[in-house]
Amino acid sequence: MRTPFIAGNWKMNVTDREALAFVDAVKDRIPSNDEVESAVCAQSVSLKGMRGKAEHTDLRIGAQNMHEEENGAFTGEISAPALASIGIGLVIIGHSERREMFNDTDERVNRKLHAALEHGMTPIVCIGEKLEEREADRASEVVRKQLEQALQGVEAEQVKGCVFAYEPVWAIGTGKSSNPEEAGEMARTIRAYIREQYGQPAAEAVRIQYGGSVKPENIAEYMADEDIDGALVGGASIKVDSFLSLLEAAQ
Ligand code: G2H
Repeated sequence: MRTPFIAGNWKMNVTDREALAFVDAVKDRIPSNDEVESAVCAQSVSLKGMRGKAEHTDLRIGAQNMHEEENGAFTGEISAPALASIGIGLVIIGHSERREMFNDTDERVNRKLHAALEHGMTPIVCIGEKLEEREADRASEVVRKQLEQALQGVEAEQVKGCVFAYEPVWAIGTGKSSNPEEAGEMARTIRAYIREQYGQPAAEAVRIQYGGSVKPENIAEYMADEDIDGALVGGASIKVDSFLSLLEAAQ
């Protein structure tokens, strides 16, 4: 059985003071990891402080991105070793906003994934089709291609530890959510691809999140699908009560 995994993606929101206050407010109310795994991915300036406050709790703190190289002349970027040095073991890779605005090509996503795995980090690899691709009936094809490219050179044992977030681009931050049937179908497409390429044990182990305008009112509909193991949540993960309601609904 896969443990549900709910991760907040705060994007470029929440100041350091607010982030620390959030952890203080939720830390004694986080469900045990056996029931539901929970995480918040915040702006990098807050990660160390949040990590310190979340110590001895089951709340994981994650980064929203990192560079694929270990070090070097990459002004403004953050490396896997730097994240690991402050105890961050979770990172979102290839979010569609980064693919669209920051040149996270499929090839870079693959290199970032290797960097994360080499440093023992849990990657949340984001994939998903654009509206015109869905309308052209190409959603499965696009997602399979993204998976193929992201996973180049990754071993089946490593795949087992990956989390995949299916986020249809047209449902992100728009208030429009993919209906649970469509999202479930795409989760099955992802798991089938993992099964074909890496075998049944890997297919059973990987966790697949749905992301795109998830909120406390609709999360249960997604979680009811046996192939959806959790959610990557933006706007609705920022407020304490909303975040705790998401965790509650996922148990
Ligand atoms: C999709 C999601 C979080 P939101 O990007 O990754 O954001 O829930 O605000 O649509």
